[in-house]
Amino acid sequence: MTVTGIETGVRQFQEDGFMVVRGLFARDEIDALCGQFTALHAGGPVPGHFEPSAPGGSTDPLRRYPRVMQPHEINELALRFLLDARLREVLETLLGEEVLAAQSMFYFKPPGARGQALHQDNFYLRVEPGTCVAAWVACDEIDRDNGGLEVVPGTHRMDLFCPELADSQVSFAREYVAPPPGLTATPVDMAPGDVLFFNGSLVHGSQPNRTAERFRRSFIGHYVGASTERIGHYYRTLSMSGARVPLPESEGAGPCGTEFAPHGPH
Ligand SMILES: O=C(O)CCC(=O)C(=O)O
Repeated sequence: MTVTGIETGVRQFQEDGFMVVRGLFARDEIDALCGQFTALHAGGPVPGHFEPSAPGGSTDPLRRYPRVMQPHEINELALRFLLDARLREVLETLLGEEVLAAQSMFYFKPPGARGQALHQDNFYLRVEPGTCVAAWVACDEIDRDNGGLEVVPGTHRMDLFCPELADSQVSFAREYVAPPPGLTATPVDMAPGDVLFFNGSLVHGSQPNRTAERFRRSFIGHYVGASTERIGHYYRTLSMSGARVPLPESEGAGPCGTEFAPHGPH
């Protein structure tokens, strides 16, 4: 085992549904990754992956900085992050078997951007049997003010909830799962290079970025155990050495978070 402190983390993952490995990536690795996404943003749209729209008087920062979907399919460094051996070691310890990578995303979350209301990832990935696991890599100092991730410990033991409609003033995604009675959302503060691992049934989400000038960037990978039998059609599973491993399709899946229309004039 080369990733230190993992045993305590595994217990927390089983108990609460999440764990954080501090400093899994070095600052210079995170800087290099962010550099790639800064260049991608400057280069303009990449159909199917990064589709900013002209601001046209809109005040919605997500029009200029939408999330990047499946960046590992268009960027070599994003692919290396998704398949990183340190992530693999933690994931295989957590799942107790080999893992497959199912998707990646990069959130810029600029100042003023809405968050993503509380939800469960397996509502979208529809991994069967079981669930997925996320590795959420902090790329900035992340706290309550700039819209860090919040988790509802214990919900990983529960079934998928039927989501309500989220408040479009604070969430760019439509689905909202209220914390079950007696449970509350807990913020997870993180530094660049820290990685939050969480169970795909865990209710989690984020508030808006309420700061004036601090981005809240994160690189997110979703993974499944190699024994998975079905997954939603949107997810193109890869082995951790990068080979495509097609899986039969499950029903009812879609991209992680169905988006509302952007805010403001179009
Ligand atoms: O980063 C966020 O604000 C939300 C990300 C998320 O919910 C996810 O990765 O499933």
